[in-house]
Amino acid sequence: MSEDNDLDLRELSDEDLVQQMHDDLYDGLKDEIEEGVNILLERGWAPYRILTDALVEGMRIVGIDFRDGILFVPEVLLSANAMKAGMFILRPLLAETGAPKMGKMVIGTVKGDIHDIGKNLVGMMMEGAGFEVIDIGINNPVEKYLAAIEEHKPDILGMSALLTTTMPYMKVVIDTLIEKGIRDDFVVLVGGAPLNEEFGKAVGADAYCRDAAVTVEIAKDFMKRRHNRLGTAAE
Ligand code: B1M
Repeated sequence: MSEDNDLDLRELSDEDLVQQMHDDLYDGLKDEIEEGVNILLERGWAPYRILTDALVEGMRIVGIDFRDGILFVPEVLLSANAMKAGMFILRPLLAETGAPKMGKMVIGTVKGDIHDIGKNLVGMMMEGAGFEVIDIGINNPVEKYLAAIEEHKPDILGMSALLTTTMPYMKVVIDTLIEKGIRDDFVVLVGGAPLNEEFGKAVGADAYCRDAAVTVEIAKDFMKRRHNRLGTAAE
């Protein structure tokens, strides 16, 4: 039952429920988002569809009003918490594909940046595609990336940035990898709303990833090429 006790989410059609979830995300109503996700799962919705249609789309609407000064940080934080609660339910279901292990990815948001929803989503989708994901969190200075690379020896390094002021830090990380002679030991993928293809090239990443689904496709493609190359070298 919804918090105001007037609205029973179960009585809504799929379309109305998704619409209501956009509103509930906007209002930062965590319990209602959890309930909505569970109802859609019971109705046979695929986890990925719930993620994209109900949660990501709801967050897109929040983003517009945040930009336009209609919503402020405390409100958006509540929305983010509600979104995370929904993602928490979906995470094991997305990872449940039984796909063979594809490779290992270290991922983190760059220094100065605390946005983590997109990064978490990428991590979830990569896990679902069979990658082992080591998430080093938010606000990462280059030293944190280096330590994680040293410890986990990933096939892929992923970096996320949501602010125009923090995205240049990706170049700091990549330049440091070059200086240390380890840049080509793994693939570097970058993503985040303000980035684009051109920026990815300019900072020296292997690819810019528009969203989580694209990240999975690009990562798989790189792993395939890598295996082919190693296979050829071994012959
Ligand atoms: Co922030 N914020 N925020 N915020 N926030 C944006 C990014 C902003 C665009 C809002 C706006 O003005 N419209 C704006 C940036 C403007 C700019 O830089 N030009 C902004 C601002 C200004 C700020 C503050 C400065 C506000 C302030 O304090 N005055 C502040 C900065 C804090 C900091 O980081 N130092 C701030 C704070 C916050 C909150 C804490 C309130 C909260 C974050 C909570 C959290 O993440 N735990 C927040 C939120 C939620 C947003 C918006 C509304 C939503 C971001 C989000 O989660 N989107 C955002 C508006 C927007 O983006 N339209 C905004 C949903 C998510 C699924 O999408 O993150 O784009 P996204 O991820 C996608 C792709 O980009 C890609 O795949 C993901 C999934 O498909 N991707 C990757 C992302 N990372 C990847 C990494 C990869 C690959 C793909 O690696 C391989």
